Amino acid sequence: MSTTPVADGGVMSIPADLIPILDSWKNPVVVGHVRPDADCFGSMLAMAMTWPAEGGPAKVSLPPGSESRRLWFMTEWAGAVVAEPGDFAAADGIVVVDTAKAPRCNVDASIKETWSNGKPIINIDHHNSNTMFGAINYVDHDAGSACELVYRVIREAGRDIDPIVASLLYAGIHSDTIGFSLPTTRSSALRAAAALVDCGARVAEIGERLCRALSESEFNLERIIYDNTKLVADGRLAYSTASYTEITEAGCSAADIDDQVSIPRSLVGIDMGILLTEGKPGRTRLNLRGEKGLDVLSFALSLGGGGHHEAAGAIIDESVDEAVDQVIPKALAYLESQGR
Ligand SMILES: [Mn+2]
Repeated sequence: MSTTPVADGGVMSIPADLIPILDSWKNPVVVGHVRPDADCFGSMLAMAMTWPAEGGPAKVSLPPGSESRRLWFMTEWAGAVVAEPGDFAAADGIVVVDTAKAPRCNVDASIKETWSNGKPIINIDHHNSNTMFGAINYVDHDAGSACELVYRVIREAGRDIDPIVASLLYAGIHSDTIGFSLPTTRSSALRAAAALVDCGARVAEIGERLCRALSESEFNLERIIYDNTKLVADGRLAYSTASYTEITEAGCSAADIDDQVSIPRSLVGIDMGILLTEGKPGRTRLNLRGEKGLDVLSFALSLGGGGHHEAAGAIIDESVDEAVDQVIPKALAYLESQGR
C-alpha cells in the first residue's frame, strides 16, 4: 500500500491511494503530536471536520494535558469530539498529522502501546525526521506546515472548505511559517492561504488570537525568558531558560511553552537560538532554531530529538541548569563543526 509520491507542478503530489482509502473509512480517529501547536490543532481538526465518522464527527485524540489556553479556541470552533481509548479500538483507520514518529503521537497513556494495533495509518506530515510510519505516507519536507498538506488533500478530494475549516487551516499555515516570515514560506503556502481567505478564513481574528492575546501569566513568562537570554560565542548563539519554578511562579505550565524560542532567536546576527524549559521537575525541553541556513536537525538528532532542518527539538531528563551545562558546550562545538 506504500506509495512514493513525485513532485508535480512544484508541490509533491498526493499518493494515489490516500483519498480513496480515507473516503472508505467509517470511523476514523485523528491524531497529532504531544504538546499540540496551532499547526497540529488546525490540521487535526480540519481533517476531522472534513472526514466525519458515520453518524457524527470524527474523533480527535486530545488526551488530558493537551489543552493550550491560547489555542483551545480552535477545538471550540471545530466542535471537536475528543477520542476515548475505546474509539481507537472501534476505528477502521487512523490519520496522523504533523507528527514525525509514532512515539510522539498524542494518545492517552493507557493506550500508549496499543493505540495503532493493526489499524492502517495515513501519515500526513512535513517534518524532515519523519520515519514514514504510516501505511500511506504523504510527507513533504518542503511544505511550511501540515495544514498546507491537509489543504491540498481536501482540495484534491473535492470536499467543501467552510469558513471554520478555512480558519483552522489558515491558522496553522500562519503559525508554522511565523506569519509567513520563515524560509519555509513558499509560494504554495501563500497560494493556499489566499484560497483559504476566499473560503472565509477569519484572518483578523486569528491574527489577534495567535499574535496579540497573551494572558498576564504568559506575558510574565516571556519577561523571564527575555531576562534569562544570553548571547555567547561572539553573538553566534543566543539561548534562554525557564526553570520549573519560574514557569509555575509565572502562573504557567508546560502546555504554555509554545514558540518562546523566538525571543532569543530574535537577536540579529545569530546562527542558532535555543530555549530550554523545565516543564516538569527534572525534565527539560529544548527548542532549537537555525538561522542563515544552519541545520539544527542533526544536532537535535544527536540529542535524541527530531524536527525540521531549521526548527527542531529534544528532551533532556535533567533540570534546566544541568541541561544548560550539558547542551550549550555541545551546541558551541556543533557550530564550530558547521564552520560557524
Ligand atoms: Mn507543523
